[in-house]
Amino acid sequence: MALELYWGSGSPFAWRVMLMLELKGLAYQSTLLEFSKGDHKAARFLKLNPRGKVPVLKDDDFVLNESLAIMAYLDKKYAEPPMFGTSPQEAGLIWRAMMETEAYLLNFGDKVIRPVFFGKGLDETEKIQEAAEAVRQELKRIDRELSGSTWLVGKQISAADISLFPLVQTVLRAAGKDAAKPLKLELLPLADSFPNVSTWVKRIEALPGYERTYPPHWR
Ligand SMILES: N[C@@H](CCC(=O)N[C@@H](CS)C(=O)NCC(=O)O)C(=O)O
Repeated sequence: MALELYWGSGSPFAWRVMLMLELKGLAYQSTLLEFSKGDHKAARFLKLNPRGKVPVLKDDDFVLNESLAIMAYLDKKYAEPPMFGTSPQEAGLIWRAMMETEAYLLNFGDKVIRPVFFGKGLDETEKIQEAAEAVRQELKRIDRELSGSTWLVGKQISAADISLFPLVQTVLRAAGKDAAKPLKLELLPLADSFPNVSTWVKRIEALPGYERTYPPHWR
């Protein structure tokens, strides 16, 4: 039975899993849920994930939600290429990078992305700008880490890169929206303020299979 991925266009969490599947060269059945139609709250999907959130991976009768958990599952089941490091030190550094992404960039980024994409709280300019400043600090730190190195940890792409990349892309997409212009988020152009992050983004965009992971409604 094929792997089956339930995902939504533009979900950074689903994007992580799609990148993982592509990098491991795994074929999978794709089930795109339409948020606007409430597919993710339909009884059939709630049976797979009672939280009604994507991504969900189904592998025969094994069902798993939470993007990082799915990435770990796929890496354990399909070992090549290794995405969670090849030494205890690399594994530790990869997990640290992933947890920092969850704790900081995701947290601050969400406070910028949501008002811009959905309009709610868009008038709370000060709050959004504070969050944007925190995002800039995180990107600066990541930019320093990427100076002189191709990937975040070790010599090959890892779960650290894959879990961060879709969030960076989502923040940048929000920053480029008309609704974001009056907010002066100072995140774009990326290459000016965060040149190493910009090169790293381009490197991931050039990976084989990347195009298949790109959110269809962003085209
Ligand atoms: N921590 C979860 C987050 C999943 C998540 O928030 N997914 C969003 C899409 S970006 C979703 O399905 N939201 C629908 C909803 O909450 O109603 C993960 O890493 O998989």
